[in-house]
Amino acid sequence: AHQNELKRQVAQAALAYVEPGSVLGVGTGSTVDLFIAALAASGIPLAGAVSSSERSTQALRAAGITVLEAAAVERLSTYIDGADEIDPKGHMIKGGGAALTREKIVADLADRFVCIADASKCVEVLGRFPLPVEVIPMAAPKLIRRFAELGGQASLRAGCVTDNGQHILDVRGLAITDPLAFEAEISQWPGVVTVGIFARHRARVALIGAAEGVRTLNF
Ligand code: DER
Repeated sequence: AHQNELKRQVAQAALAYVEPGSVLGVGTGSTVDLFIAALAASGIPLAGAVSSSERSTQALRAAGITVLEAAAVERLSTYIDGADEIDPKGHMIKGGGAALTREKIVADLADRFVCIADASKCVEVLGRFPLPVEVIPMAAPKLIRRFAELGGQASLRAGCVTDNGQHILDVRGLAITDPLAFEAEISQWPGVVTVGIFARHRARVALIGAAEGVRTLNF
C-alpha cells in the first residue's frame, strides 16, 4: 500500500506539467494508470492524448479523454511515463509493461519526457532490473546467444505478445555503465525492435515519490 501511495503522490504532482488545451503524450504502467485517474479527476481540459499502449488507450477513453493516433501528431510538448529504473542522469530502463516500443515512439514526438516514479526505481547504475528487449521471434535464439557473450542471461517473457505482435526478452546480469552507447549498440542488432534503455530519450524531469514527499529532479 505504501508504494502505491508514493505512486499516487507523483501522479498528482505530474498534473503541474500538463498544459491545458494541449495534446499530451501518455506512457504505460501502474503509475501512469494513477496519473490518468488524477488527470480525469482534475478536469484539466486536453485537446487529446497520444497513447503508448492498448492498456493506456483503454484507460484514457474510460477517463473521457480523446485518444489521437501518434501518426497524426507532429509534435508533443510533454510525454509523461513511468520507469523500471532511473539513474542520476535521467537514463531509464523501461519495458516492464511490455510497451517499450510505442513508449519510445511517443517519447520521440515529445520535447520533454517527465518521468513519474516511486523512489524504489532510483539506481546508481542501470541493470539490476532485467533489461526488456522487444524482438522479432525468429531472431530470439541468436539474440539470446549474443547477450550471453556479454554476460547477460536472456529469457523469453512467457506468454507475452506485444501490441506489435512481437516477443520480449528479459536480460539479467548486465551492468549498463554507458547507457547511451549500449542502447545504440543493441538497437542495431538484427531482430531487435526496441531495447528498453531510454538514454537518447532520457527524462528531462523526474518526479520521485519518497517517504519525505515528492522530489523533483531536473536533468
Ligand atoms: O513498462 C514500462 O516502461 C512502464 O513505464 C514501467 O516501467 C513502469 O511501470 P510501473 O509504473 O507499473 O512501475
